Amino acid sequence: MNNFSLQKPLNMAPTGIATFAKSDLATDIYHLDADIAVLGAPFDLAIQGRTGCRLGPRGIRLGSTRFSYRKGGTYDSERRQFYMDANKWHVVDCGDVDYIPGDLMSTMNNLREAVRIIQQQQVLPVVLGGDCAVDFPVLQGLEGIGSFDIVHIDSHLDWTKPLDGQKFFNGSPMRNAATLPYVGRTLHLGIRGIGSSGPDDFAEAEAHGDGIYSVRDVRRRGIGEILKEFKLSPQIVVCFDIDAMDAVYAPATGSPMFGGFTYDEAVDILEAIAGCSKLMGVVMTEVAPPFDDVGGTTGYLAARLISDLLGFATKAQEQKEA
Ligand SMILES: [Mn+2]
Repeated sequence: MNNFSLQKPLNMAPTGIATFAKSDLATDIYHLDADIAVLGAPFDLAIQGRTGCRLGPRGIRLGSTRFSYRKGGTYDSERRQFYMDANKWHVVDCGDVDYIPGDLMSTMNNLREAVRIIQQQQVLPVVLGGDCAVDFPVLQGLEGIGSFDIVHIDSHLDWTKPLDGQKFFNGSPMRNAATLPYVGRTLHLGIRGIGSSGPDDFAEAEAHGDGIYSVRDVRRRGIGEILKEFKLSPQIVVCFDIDAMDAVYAPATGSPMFGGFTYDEAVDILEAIAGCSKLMGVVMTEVAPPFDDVGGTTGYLAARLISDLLGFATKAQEQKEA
């Protein structure tokens, strides 16, 4: 949609409706003309601590309007490549999934079905959370892609046992994911600090075949060596909790954690995994704009990391097809 102008609209960053990276707004999720579809999941109904990430999609979209996908692509001078050429890759923003106040399961069902509708059109879903609990319905909605591994980038293992019978809160999505027959193993990166998962949770995840690496592990060994050790399946889904990043980079989240990844380290991880396996879905969680700095740094960072990942994944696809 163009802004009103008596001349050719320039569509500068602060203008227009704040879709992700100023992409086209898709008003009919059942009939997408796209390769990649962004979808907001503005829920924090299942969070244990401080809330605010229901505003995550707003914060990420606002940050994302600083860039856009142009015809011809965007030039990366470090890699000497053009990325995300709008002639080759059509990104749309489908808006948000509705939530029902106080009704976690109906809300999660809305999200699961929205992702299923996108995936069935062979469009790559990119979901903006929301708290980590949104990972599980997204993974359910991706059933149609067949088997895949998860790359879970987070400071927490998210393998906590049910709390008073509630299985679907934000501490447990990876434990729940392991029960899905089409989910293979999970590569956890960035796990650190004093978290909610105990030794038996770690043991269960390892028994399931998961690989668990802290930030220091990745720093010491390098992501390349880790990917040689933990061989990812041909298809992957990336579940990125922004608290994997150092609290200095990502203060606006429910549980900010020190000792996290720097931006460059995260980019190296995203580039490496996108080179190994085909990206089939992305979820970015736990961005809580009410706690952000005045510059909206955390929302901007989340937008940038998503865009970097999409750039690496589409480049890998272009090189495979060339
Ligand atoms: Mn986390």
